Amino acid sequence: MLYHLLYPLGAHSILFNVFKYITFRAIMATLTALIISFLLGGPLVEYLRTFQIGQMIRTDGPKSHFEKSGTPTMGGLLILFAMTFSCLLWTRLDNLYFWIVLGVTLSYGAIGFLDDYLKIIRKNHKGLSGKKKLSSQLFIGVLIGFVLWMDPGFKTTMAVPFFKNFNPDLGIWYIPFAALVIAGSSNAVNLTDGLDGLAIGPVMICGATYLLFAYIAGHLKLAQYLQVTYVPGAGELCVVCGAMLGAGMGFLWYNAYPAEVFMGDVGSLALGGLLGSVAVVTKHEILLVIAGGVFVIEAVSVILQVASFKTTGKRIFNMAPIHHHFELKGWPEPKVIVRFWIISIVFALMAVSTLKLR
Ligand code: 57M
Repeated sequence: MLYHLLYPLGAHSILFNVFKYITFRAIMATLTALIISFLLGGPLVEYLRTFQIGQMIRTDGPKSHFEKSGTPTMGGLLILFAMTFSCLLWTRLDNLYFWIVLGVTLSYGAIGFLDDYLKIIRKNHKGLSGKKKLSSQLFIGVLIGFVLWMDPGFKTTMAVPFFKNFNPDLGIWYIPFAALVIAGSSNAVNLTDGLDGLAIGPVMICGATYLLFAYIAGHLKLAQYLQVTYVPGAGELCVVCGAMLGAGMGFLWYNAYPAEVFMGDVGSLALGGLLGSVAVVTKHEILLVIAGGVFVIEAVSVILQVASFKTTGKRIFNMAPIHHHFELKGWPEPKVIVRFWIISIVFALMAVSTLKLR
């Protein structure tokens, strides 16, 4: 909004020209969201505590989690509010890709909200059924895929990491492909969100990586130089990623071990959807498997565990998702969390290195 209000004043004073720059607006969006989530975090935790909006803990999980019962949840609302407010302030509101990513984030957040709400009023860990959750996520994903497919400025090619000249055109199949990337990313982040700060750390690291990709993809000369698909307008997603980073940092202040609040599905589904949609719009879809490697490991651990248990009756891990396996092996929770953050940084560096390793 500030871009539209203040940049035109550049004709009177060159000071206002600064609102043109994506880098400036991304930094301001980060700081704005950080301040909002940091300031509102404390009162929100108090409010959630007062109204007993707390987490129901499964009795079949690691014993160390029993004492977390009643920890306020739905802290994702804080992330979504801080991020949306900051985005509305600092992005260009005439950018289609901004609305696409915000639309996915908020609608996935709404699905998560309903899930959290049902868990709280039913006072158990059964919220929305898996089928309902997944089908609504896929429906939104298909809708987004369709809008992108209709957009004349958007290519339906798929970028393959390490291959600069292999960009198969998926045509209409880009629609289900986009839906799978977005819904898959959302669910993988949701599975990761099982220890204090375990999800938000890698989400921020992956978001920072995509901030860079958004800048490159939206910059004609850089995109040509690095031979990535140029997506006019995608640069604006730097501001969105910045706002997410700021909101995430403010949330982590309260979610750091021992957590005062959990993000809930309202946070995890929304943030995963955000990463998936940014990956789609910046045309770095498959690279999300590398940049979000921690989420992939978590999801694969669940798939392997369930498959093995169903077919052989035996478990591969002590418990899935894999963070529970390490907890049960006796690693203290903060050790698992920080080690997963380190792995996430390594994955992010690997993802960035694909810009040159082709
Ligand atoms: C949600 N939710 C956390 C919190 C958070 C198919 C199956 C593997 C699904 C999986 C599952 O349901 N995963 C998704 C994971 C829950 O956290 C809430 O949920 C939100 C995110 N959706 O924001 O509101 C618990 O996680 C802990 N937590 C923290 N700190 C945080 O900052 O400590 C969360 C955030 C919280 C808290 O304890 O209550 C969750 O884990 O439920 N299911 C599982 O993960 C279960 N695994 C399982 O059943 N494995 C079997 C299967 C695969 C064969 C096995 O290995 O044998 C485990 N979940 C739990 N206990 N809690 C089982 C044991």
